[in-house]
Amino acid sequence: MATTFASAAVAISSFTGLKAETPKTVCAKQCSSGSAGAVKAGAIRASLKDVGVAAAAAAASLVLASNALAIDVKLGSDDGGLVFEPSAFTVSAGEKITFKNNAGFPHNVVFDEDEVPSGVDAGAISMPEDALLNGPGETYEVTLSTKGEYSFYCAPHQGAGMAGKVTVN
Ligand SMILES: [Cu+2]
Repeated sequence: MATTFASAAVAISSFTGLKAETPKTVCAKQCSSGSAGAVKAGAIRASLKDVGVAAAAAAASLVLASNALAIDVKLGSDDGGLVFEPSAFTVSAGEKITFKNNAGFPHNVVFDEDEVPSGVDAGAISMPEDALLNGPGETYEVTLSTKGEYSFYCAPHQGAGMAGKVTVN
């Protein structure tokens, strides 16, 4: 947890331009995933307005650190294709990448040890080759802190070309 916060904090500085909008969006997302799912976006906006500036700023930085810098990658396209979607993308160092079972599973996510930045342990950021995401919506999350290019693949579908590339800036 401490590591995630520290690396995310580094990335925040380049995203301060978004601070006016980000808290609402992310709060709506967070709230709707919990038991407060019935809360309307309008209500959230209104309550945010009522909170003091300092409190809102604190909430914003909390949200940014834990959630705002994130990308979702589908495992399997909506039409059942054995692909990562997107298959090539760019993230900031410390941004959370969530791979999520969509179609055609089981899948997994293995980083190619020959195609990660030097000094990065591919095994430490990969799922084990024989570990699989079997159920709908199952996820694998990884945060990359070293800048550079990484290649990854799905072990069960490597032969079918299920592979991707991520650039960490
Ligand atoms: Cu796969």
